Amino acid sequence: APEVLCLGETMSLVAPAAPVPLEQAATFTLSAGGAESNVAIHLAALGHRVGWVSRVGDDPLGRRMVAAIAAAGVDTGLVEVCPDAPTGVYFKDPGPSATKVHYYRAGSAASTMDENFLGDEQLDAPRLLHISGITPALSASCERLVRRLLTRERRARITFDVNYRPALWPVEQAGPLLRELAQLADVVFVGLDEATTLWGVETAEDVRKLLDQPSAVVVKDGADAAYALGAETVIVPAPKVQVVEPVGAGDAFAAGYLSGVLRGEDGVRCLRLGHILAAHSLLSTEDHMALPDRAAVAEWSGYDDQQWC
Ligand code: KDG
Repeated sequence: APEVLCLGETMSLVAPAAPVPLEQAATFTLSAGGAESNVAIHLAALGHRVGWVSRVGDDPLGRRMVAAIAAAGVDTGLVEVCPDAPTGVYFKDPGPSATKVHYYRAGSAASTMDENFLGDEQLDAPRLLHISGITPALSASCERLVRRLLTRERRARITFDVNYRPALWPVEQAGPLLRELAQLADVVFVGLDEATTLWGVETAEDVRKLLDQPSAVVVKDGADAAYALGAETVIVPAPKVQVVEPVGAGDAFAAGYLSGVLRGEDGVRCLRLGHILAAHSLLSTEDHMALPDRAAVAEWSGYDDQQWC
């Protein structure tokens, strides 16, 4: 059985091959895009046994996504094929200041997941079950699934990346629901800017006060630092990197941190691993890629202890 099971929608990601706006791009790449499968792929690259599960359509894009994720070393054995809904698609639209995303995922195969998705024995096999706040935004049935995962008697610990996606739902709806769901998880990841948008809080300590149940709340303060707030508070500054594209950095951070948790590392090393993976992802337009080269990491991270993998 995998140590970690990541659950959530993966779409076909269409991205201009060169960083030009969608309206002008002539050539495109097609890859697997999904926050939770990105986490799974990073964890596999770090040497963990990891599975990813969702529903895909009975279509070439669905088969292609599953094959790509499996080729990255992720167990896809639990993925379900939905006969009557398509695999979702999203496009990246590079702009002068930021990359936008355009979703074509309403009614997708993944959005048909419901509270009966996966049995208790499958959910309890891994040590960690990783989910995100994207899933409850997909449909009412997906919201019921996430609620069941978080409220059932469980053995696996649940790690929850808040992952607010404004294109999916308004803050008035997402704010209260994501707070309620995050409160039920064991480990929560959230960006400080995201927490400000959703809940109006200003500091990492405010987030911790708002979410007082999880054993750890990991707050990422952009390019500055990350905090792990649990029994004690740990702060680790982020390495300084020249950002090429931010999409996927949060997933990389979560994977690095979770790799530390799986290896029984302390809070400082978990956060460092998160930063290293995130910084590596910021340096690239890919949502996920091979591991950073050790020498390069030593050069730009400035962390004294390089025994991170
Ligand atoms: O974190 C990157 C994800 O946002 C991207 O892969 C697509 O899962 C995705 C989403 O729903 O935004």
